[in-house]
Amino acid sequence: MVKDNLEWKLYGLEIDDYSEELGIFFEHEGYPINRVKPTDNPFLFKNKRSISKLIRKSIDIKEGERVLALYGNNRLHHFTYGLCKLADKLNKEYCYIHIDRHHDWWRKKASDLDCGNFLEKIYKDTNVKKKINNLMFIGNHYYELLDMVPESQKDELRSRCLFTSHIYDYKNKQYKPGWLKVVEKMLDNSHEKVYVSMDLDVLHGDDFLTCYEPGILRSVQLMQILTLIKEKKKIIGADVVGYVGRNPVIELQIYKKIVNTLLQ
Ligand SMILES: [Mn+2]
Repeated sequence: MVKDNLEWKLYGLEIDDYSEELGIFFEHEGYPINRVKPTDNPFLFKNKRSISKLIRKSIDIKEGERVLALYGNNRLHHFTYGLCKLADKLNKEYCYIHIDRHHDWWRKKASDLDCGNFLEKIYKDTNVKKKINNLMFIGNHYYELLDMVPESQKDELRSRCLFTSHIYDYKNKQYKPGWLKVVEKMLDNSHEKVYVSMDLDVLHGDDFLTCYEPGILRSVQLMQILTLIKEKKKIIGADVVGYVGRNPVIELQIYKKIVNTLLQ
């Protein structure tokens, strides 16, 4: 167990209607959620600077604290770049854990930040410090991720990825035993501080539906991963995206389980 005495601050970053729904839900459930609505049009914020500035003015964090930010649909996942820049203020170095069906590292030449390309910026411009061993990918479906780094770094990056094919045996239609051990090993080889970003399209369609096609992880398995991270590492911040209200009864309970697992 890692000694972990940072105080969580729960934020509802209400940059779309769905995140407002989440904020209202958690407030009604009695959670100490800081609901902020920094903009009516998140798509006006297109680059690293404007997004970082928006996050900085919306979220207040001091020494000894960490933020869990809940925001809306996963087309906005690039706001996580701003959340990492905020985490940079208090943490010289950390490992970024991307739990997502997509690696979000596409279109390397695009200058604007969007939900498909922000991973490169997190890798290069935050206190992840361009170190492959400060990255972890869980539940990603696309091996093309490995093409995003030079040949010499591919093996290292591969050792830090739990692809869908590592979790699920598509041929025999069953989950592979021992997949959680792989996560454990990756954590053992990671920086003691971690930032965790979750795009809930990583979850199986029976559990959660987002703007994009669903993944393979069951919600119970996601909680196992979070519990393991909590046991082994010092979490310095986290965020969750994906909610578009497709099945609120089940999906809001999953959000609640994530929040409880992290905050307890
Ligand atoms: Mn994503």
